[in-house]
Order: sequence, then structure tokens, then C-alpha cells
Amino acid sequence: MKKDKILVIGACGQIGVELTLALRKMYGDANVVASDLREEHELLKGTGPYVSLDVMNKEMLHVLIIRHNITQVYLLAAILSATGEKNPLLAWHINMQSLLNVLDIAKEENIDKVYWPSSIAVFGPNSPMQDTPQHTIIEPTTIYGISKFAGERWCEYYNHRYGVDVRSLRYPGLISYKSAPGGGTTDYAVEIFHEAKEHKKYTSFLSENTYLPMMYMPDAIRATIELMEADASKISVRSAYNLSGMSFSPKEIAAEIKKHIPEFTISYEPDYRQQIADGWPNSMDDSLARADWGWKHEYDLEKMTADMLKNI
Ligand code: NAD
Ligand code: AKB
Repeated sequence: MKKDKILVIGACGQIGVELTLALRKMYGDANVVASDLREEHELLKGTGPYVSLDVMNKEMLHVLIIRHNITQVYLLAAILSATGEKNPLLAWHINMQSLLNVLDIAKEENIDKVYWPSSIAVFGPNSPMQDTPQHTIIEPTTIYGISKFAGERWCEYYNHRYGVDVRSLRYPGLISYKSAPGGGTTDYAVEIFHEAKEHKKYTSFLSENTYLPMMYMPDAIRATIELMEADASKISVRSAYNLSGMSFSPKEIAAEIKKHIPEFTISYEPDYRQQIADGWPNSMDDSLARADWGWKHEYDLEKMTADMLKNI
């Protein structure tokens, strides 16, 4: 068992629940402190230490890190794309200040490693849409994307200027059955499974041919842990790595679900999230992650759909 002491901030969210459970398996239950603003998630109860924390309160965060002898921090608290557009100043404030609080304490306390996720949302309508490269035009148009891009620059800055070992991935839309998504544009790809099982029909808030990069949660958790476990000499990107699993449209995922539930039907009523999706890539080129630290995805649309429908 490894010796580190880990703090997960935002542990009750879509990623946090599964990441916390995976880290507890690797590092031992007592060595992974879960924290969130919300009440402890059902799946975390009884599996290890839980602390109520507002990451915006830098003093409390600092005390917690010292008190628990924390050596690694995973910062997952954020306001996602769709919710962010409803209150842009709040989204900017929370997404930026949470990261600055963590980076600054990591610098002061010589924290071994920090993980903070970026997103495909850093790209905008002027970026190439197909196989979007690691380094290209980055002109995000949502406040969420702007905050992620600024966050990437801060991560690289803290690494280059102060030597903070901070690592990051530009996650695609993540699909999971254990915990619900938290207000993103890619959430339709989770909702569709629940509605297919319960009501045999779904109205998509994105149009039928909107392609987006997506990933099944087990791949995302494995990517995160593999990046964090990689030797520092292999990490050439200190902003955030492109990360890719699959790409599909609402029409394609509906057709895949229909193979399991023949009576399933889909209709389309695009809303304000369509504009957000239209500015994001259709697919991503993650060759640098594959070359630097050996990333390989496992799930495609077919394999993920079968697993989601089996487990929901
Ligand atoms: P989520 O909304 O499901 O979870 C975020 C958690 O943070 C919530 O439990 C929330 O209560 C908590 N939180 C919010 N404000 C807080 C505060 N002030 N103090 C402490 N906790 C607070 O989000 P998620 O989908 O799990 O995303 C986690 C990270 O991954 C975010 O940075 C997000 O931008 C990024 N990301 C997610 C996806 C995805 O598809 N889920 C894709 C790309 C990037
Ligand atoms: C969102 O849709 O906001 C997130 C993301 C891709 O960052 N799922």
C-alpha cells in the first residue's frame, strides 16, 4: 500500500465519488480524505474519512491540509458549462479561486502532487473541430471554457515558476451510472440511458447530428490515476493533456441503445446548450497523452452502452 495521504475536493460529484473509491482501493481507505460542500454521497458512506469543506475558504482548506498531513490534492469542485452560463461571474469566481487556493497552498506546504481537470470546453468555434490537436487556436466562448483555459495557464505557471507538480487532463463528456452529472452540456449522454430504461423514450436537448468527444467513467478514472502515477519525467504538458475515448452524436447513441431496447425512441428539442456544444470539438487528438505516459482507452460506444444498460 502506498504511503501518501490524499485529499479529494468535490468528492460527491460525478467524478469524485468514483475517483475517491478507486483511490481508497489503491492507497487504503484511511489515507483518502473525501470532502465536499454537499452531504456525504451514499456510496462513500462508511468507506473512509469525510470532511465538510468549502474550497473557497482558503484558511479552512489550509488547516485541513496541515492537520491531515496531505501529500496529494485532487481538486474536482467546479461549476460546469450549462450551469456556468446561468451565472457567469459566480462560475468564474468559483472555478478560478478554488484552483488558486489549492495551487498556492500546494506551493507553501510543498504538496507532492496536485490534480485539477480541464475540459474539451477550452476549445471554441475557431479551433479545428475534427481531431482537435493539443496545440491549436484556443478561443473558448463559454465562461466555463474561459475559466478552464485560464486554469490551465495557472497550472503551467505554478509548475514552471514554483515547481508545483500539478497535472491535468482535458476530459471529454463523461458517462457514468454511479453518480449523476452536475450541470454540463454533455449530460444528455447520461440522461438518455436512464430515460431509455424507465420510459423507453428520450427528448434530447442537442440536435441529432451534434458530435462530441465522450468517455466512459472507468476510462476517465484510469486515465486520471495513470497520469498521477506517471514518472514526472514523462509529463511534457503542464497545462492539460487532450484525452480521447470515443465520439458520437445523439442519433448514434440512440441507435446503439435501440439494439438493446427495440421500442426506444428519441426526439430532439435543442435548447441553449446546443450553442455551447456547437463551439466544442467533434473529436480530439490525444496522441501526446498516448506517447508521453502510455494512455489507451478501452471503451467504445458499443461496449459502454452494453455496460451502462446492464448497470443502471
Ligand atoms: P460535479 O458538478 O458532478 O461535482 C462537483 C462537486 O464539487 C459537487 O459535488 C459540488 O458539491 C462540489 N463543490 C462545488 N462547489 C464547491 C465548493 N465551494 N467547495 C467544495 N465542494 C464544492 O462535477 P464533475 O462532473 O464531477 O466534475 C469534476 C471536475 O471535472 C470539474 O472540474 C469539471 O469541470 C471537470 N470535468 C468534468 C467533466 C464531466 O463530463 N463530468 C468533463 C470535463 C471536465
Ligand atoms: C460539461 O458538459 O460542461 C462537461 C465538460 C465536457 O466539461 N461535461
